[in-house]
Amino acid sequence: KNNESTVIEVNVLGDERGLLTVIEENLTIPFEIKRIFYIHGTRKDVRRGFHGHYKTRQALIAVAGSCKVYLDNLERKQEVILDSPQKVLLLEPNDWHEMYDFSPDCVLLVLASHYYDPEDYIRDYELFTEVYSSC
Ligand code: T46
Repeated sequence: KNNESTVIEVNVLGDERGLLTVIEENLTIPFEIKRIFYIHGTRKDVRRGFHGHYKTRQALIAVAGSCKVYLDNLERKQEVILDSPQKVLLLEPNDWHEMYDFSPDCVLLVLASHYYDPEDYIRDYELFTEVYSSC
């Protein structure tokens, strides 16, 4: 298991017209992208997430604004600040995660390896520790 979360710094391409950032499945990020969603208009005092997954891998990018992500894979507990469209945070299924401190303009883009399935969520922390402490 990794002790550090994986934050990839992607290249920003730019010219006099402005900036362009590319993410390619299986190249920039290590999975096929089945689903894309984005979290925006989040109130300042909101903390969301509070789960791990069984299968889903995800990549989180604050394409505008900033937010923080608390991560816990039972071996490390860590806070990651997403404050640049260049930073891509890779979340493994065994990363319990919570997102908070959203700036008013934050747009958190999420690329996911699986279609939405409520059964893929582990929302109970005790169960999360049981599922992943044996790995
Ligand atoms: C995650 C973090 C980073 C759907 O119907 N389809 C979807 O694809 C998603 C992502 C959500 N929903 C529904 C389920 C809930 O009724 O949208 C509502 C809000 O979802 P949730 O409460 O799960 O949101 P977060 O911010 O706690 O978690 C989301 C993702 O669900 C989750 O996979 O890892 O963002």
